[in-house]
Amino acid sequence: MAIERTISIVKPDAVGKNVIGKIYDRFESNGLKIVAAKMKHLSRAEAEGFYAVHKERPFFGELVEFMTSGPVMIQVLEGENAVAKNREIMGATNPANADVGTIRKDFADSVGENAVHGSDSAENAAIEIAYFFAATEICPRTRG
Ligand code: IDP
Repeated sequence: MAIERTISIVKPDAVGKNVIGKIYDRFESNGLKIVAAKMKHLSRAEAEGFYAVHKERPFFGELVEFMTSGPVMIQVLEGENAVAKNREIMGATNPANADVGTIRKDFADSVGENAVHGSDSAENAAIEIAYFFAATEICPRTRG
């Protein structure tokens, strides 16, 4: 299986609950490695640009408000099948529909404030990684 990279964002609700470490543990326990990370308080323009694909959706304004309501923790995850694996670990968009043991089931409160973002395809992962990280900020593992 191919080694892939994907973007993960711990959203402002989960940062506010002080569960960054607990969420990181889910990645590491499932074989995903953090190869870049930064904390950032997104500007409105950054949030709008990141979610531009959703700009016609009725919840776009609410989504931008939420994503700029506090700092986020953004990381590049690397591992076998990383895009799909991260989506599996995250759980369904609406935590009410998320499987037991997923991040959203355990840490999210609503379909809007749902703890984490994860790229939904390898193509979008490449775009989203480039949106937040310069190539020099990514640190391939040299010790396993
Ligand atoms: P995903 O994050 O599971 O990929 P998307 O459908 O791509 O889900 O939606 C992007 C984000 O937009 C969601 O994670 C959530 O924060 C927000 N969102 C999606 N649907 C709704 C909604 O019905 N009301 C409010 N926010 C929503």
